[in-house]
Amino acid sequence: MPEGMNMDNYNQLARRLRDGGRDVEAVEAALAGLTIETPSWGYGDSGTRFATFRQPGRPRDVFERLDDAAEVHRLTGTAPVVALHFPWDAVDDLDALRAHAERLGLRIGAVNPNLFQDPAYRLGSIAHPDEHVRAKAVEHLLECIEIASRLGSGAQSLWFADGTNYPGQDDLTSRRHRLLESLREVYAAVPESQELLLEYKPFEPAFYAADLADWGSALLVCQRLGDRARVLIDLGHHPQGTNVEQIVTILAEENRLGGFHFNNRKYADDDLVVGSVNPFELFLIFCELTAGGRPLPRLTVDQAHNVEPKVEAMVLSVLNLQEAYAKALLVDRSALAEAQTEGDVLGGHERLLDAFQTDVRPLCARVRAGLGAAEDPVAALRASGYAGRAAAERGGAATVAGGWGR
Ligand code: RM4
Ligand code: MN
Ligand code: MN
Repeated sequence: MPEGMNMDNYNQLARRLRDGGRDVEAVEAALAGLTIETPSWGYGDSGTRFATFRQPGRPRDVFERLDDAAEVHRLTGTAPVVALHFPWDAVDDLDALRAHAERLGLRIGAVNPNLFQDPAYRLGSIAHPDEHVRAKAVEHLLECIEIASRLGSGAQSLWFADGTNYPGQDDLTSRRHRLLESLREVYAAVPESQELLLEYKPFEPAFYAADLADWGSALLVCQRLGDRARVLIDLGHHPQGTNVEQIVTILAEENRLGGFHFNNRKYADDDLVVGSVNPFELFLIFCELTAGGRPLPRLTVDQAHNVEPKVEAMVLSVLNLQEAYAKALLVDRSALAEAQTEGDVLGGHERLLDAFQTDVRPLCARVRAGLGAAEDPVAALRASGYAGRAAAERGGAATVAGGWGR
């Protein structure tokens, strides 16, 4: 077990936190209630456009992807919800899929339609110049609403590859009109029990003008659609240097923060393990998410594991989320407010650093133990032989040419 996780360390930490006026029980209770949604596609094959390295033991279908998600939940105690992607997760019998999830103690999270792989979508989907292609795209979105209802899911999570690669390729105004018209038709069919999440992305696969390039564009569309349309922030979908935590605040204030796609990046949409490159940014995001006692929005992981073992990568992501949340809960909010009121520039900054630099691993381990999960999930996973059993049952490795979702 890493040094940070033993019980002596917990007792020392709890004493120190109490001495500093922190309500340790309240922090532990909030942490125990954290719910992370993991993505079915993060367990299956994914790669880069260069190659997809098939890992031994990779799940062969959505049922096995749910099995892997259940293992992540068993170890972390915090991941009882799974986001699905259609048609990647398509099955003949949706009731059987729902029953399988329930047997595993899981719920189905957001349903993610796929409008970027069919050859018809070469020039876009809901903003495509050809009305027949737009109709096909809308039909898929309506089908996903139906699927979500059957699976007990509360959200449609929409991301569009739509956009143009060259100036003059298509008319920007017309594209916006088509996008709005298609989404109005979709929103009208979304039942009260579901919300519509709109994810933005500045580029890729469209390299000149993505139709929903930023949070402002997504927000404006949501405001046109209705109250249950909200913006989804993917941490890999901003230009370098963007202050994501400030976007969190603005959207939350407008009641338009639908949720997150957590991952981490160094350069672009790298889809690396949450908190692996920039844990401070993750902490600051949680500081804004928890400001003023706001309820947390939907918190989903969106990762593509190319070279790392997928279940372990997901476990590590959930652990990093638990730690970021725990640290945000430890911020001394009244001391922070006092420093801010007094104009004590670095005093406020130091209050954040106090929390960020606290080693919360013993506290998280204790909360996991209370949930019946593992104190040290990565070590428990490695010791369990889960990966070896999956490899024996599901088969071996191979490399295929590039491409996603195979
Ligand atoms: C996109 C975006 C979406 C995801 C696809 C596969 O970059 O992050 O959320 O569904 O990738
Ligand atoms: Mn995403
Ligand atoms: Mn992405």
